[in-house]
Amino acid sequence: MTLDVQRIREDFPILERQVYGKPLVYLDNAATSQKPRQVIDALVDYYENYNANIHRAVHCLGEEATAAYEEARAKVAKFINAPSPESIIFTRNTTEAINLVAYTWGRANVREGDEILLTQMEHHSNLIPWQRLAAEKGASVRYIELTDSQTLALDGLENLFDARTRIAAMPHVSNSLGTINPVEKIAAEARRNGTLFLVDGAQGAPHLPVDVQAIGCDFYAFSAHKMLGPTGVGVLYGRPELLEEMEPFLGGGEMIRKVTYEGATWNDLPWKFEAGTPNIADVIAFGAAIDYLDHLGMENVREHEVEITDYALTRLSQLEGIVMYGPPDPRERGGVVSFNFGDLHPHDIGTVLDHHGVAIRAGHHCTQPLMRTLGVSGTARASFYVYNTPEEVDVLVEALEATRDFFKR
Ligand code: 7TS
Repeated sequence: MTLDVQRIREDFPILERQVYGKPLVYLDNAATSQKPRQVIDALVDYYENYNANIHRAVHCLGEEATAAYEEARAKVAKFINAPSPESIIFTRNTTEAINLVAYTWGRANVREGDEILLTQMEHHSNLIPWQRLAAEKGASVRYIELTDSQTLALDGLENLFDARTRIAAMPHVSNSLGTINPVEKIAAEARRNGTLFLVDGAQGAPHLPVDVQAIGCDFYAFSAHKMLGPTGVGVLYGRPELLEEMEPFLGGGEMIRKVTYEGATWNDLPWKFEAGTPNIADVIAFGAAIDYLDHLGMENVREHEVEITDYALTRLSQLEGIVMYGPPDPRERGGVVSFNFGDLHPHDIGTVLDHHGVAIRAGHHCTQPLMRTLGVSGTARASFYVYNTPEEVDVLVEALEATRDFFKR
């Protein structure tokens, strides 16, 4: 294995726990990842040693907290090769980052008759904000369709956009299928057409080396909690020229420069988009998560995921009656394996697996339209991260066999 997984596992206290008397096998990483001791320690260190509000205090604690918060921003910028820390805006999660763009850029720029281009594999977070915007403006939403192996049907890439397509938005990696989308190629086409391009990177940034400048996207959104960081922190990367032009999202403290009874002017980037006291502790601990991933190396994180996904696809395909979704080549997909097994309901699979200590997700994965396209009510989904082992895949397979036998009786 590329990563020293046994060594990595020692950093994750939760992996020592048992569920129903069985060792925990955590395979629900696409929903949220577990946290290493280094991240938990960063939270405790902040609260025990320098808890203070930021960007306003003249005292020592406030200065230390401000420095740590802004240092985390710089780490995030470097992690995705953003041109500057100012192009990194902290939000609550991916969902809020996408809503920010839909509400600010979208409301100012999308007009009646315009088109928003999405795909058939959207998470609801990259669907609802655009549907609402389209309804408000009298714009339309078009969806790129899927091939038989659930990749995007991009044969007519040069004809994908037309003059009315104002923005295209899509996942870097599908959370339900695992499919990795060719965002670089699509970004180039969008640019040629004068269409903005937003990447929903919720399943990209945690699992692949990401370079937003090489991708050539205008926006890239992701969540700390899916990449070893705490809940409550999301990131919106935006091309600085665009962010400069955009109106603020929320109004209040921090995002202003000068306020009178008559009106206000806005703070510089990135603070223009960070109204109110931000999630200081969790942003700082997110910095520790980035350090952890940097230390592992994202190329190695990716390689480990290819190895374990490859193994999972091979083992699972040996089960009679299994149907798997997404491209068969592990290099074309992230560490997500969605499947149905015989006529078992995904929720029944999830419940029985839980009693074997195996945590997976079952259901529509917040992609209801996609499930309709696949013709299923839902799937069972195992999703991997840096601490998962081939032995855990074996436990999953054995537990699935036991599930089948359980329902046969
Ligand atoms: N986009 C994608 C592709 C996602 O997978 C998710 C979360 C989101 C957006 C939203 O992220 P949030 O942090 O704002 O909630 N996906 C999942 C999942 O697959 N299971 O639980 C959450």
